[in-house]
Amino acid sequence: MVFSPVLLLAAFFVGQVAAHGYVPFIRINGQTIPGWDVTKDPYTTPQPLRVVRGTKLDSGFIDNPASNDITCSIGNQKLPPGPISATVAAGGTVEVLWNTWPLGHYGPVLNYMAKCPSGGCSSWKGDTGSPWFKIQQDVYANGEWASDTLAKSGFKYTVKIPSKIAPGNYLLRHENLALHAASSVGGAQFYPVCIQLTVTGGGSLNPSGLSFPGTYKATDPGIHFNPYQGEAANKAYVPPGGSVYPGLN
Ligand SMILES: [Cu+2]
Repeated sequence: MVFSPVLLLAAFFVGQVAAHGYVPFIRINGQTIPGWDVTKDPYTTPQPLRVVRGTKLDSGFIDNPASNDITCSIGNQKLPPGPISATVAAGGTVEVLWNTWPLGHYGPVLNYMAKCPSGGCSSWKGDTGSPWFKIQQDVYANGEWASDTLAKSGFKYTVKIPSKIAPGNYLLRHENLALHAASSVGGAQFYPVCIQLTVTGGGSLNPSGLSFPGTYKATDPGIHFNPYQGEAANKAYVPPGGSVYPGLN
């Protein structure tokens, strides 16, 4: 059977948009809070105030870890429309509710935080300096990549906010890293989402040290990786961004 290149290309782009997920809701203490709905929020006037940073008008991926989009997704240069954040207690949880996630977009789920400067999160892009620290990661367990576990869990992922960090305003950078095409350099797909949080309680820890962009390199072993080598290789996979910051809990 002969396929028209034009039709194939069209199908490719439709698949790209349809297949990827975004985060229209989060949940804290049983309360559901609107995130950023790429199908509605950009088209609503006035633009709604959301705790999840707005992204470009689709749910596409970032393929260049040196891009400024790597901080908080495509369109990070456009700051969110309002100074709102969700309140969560240190030691509490934020449930990230993706609308969907495709099985077979193999990869880890990585979670970072950064404390916003005294002016708050809404006027801060988080793309300079080294304000980020890793708080939680899930990689490969029970024969399954964390991305597939997320997809099979109703597209829900639960982030625990560290109990010992100082109270204040933070960005939570939650990320799916899809490796299904990552056996080629530049083939990894990054899907970060930034959530504006006000953390209450906690301790006196003020971790930092990572940069977005900066920490990830296209040639990192956790970014240039073939996920089809089998169980042993997948179990040995080391995600980018290093270990979880010590002593957070
Ligand atoms: Cu995809």
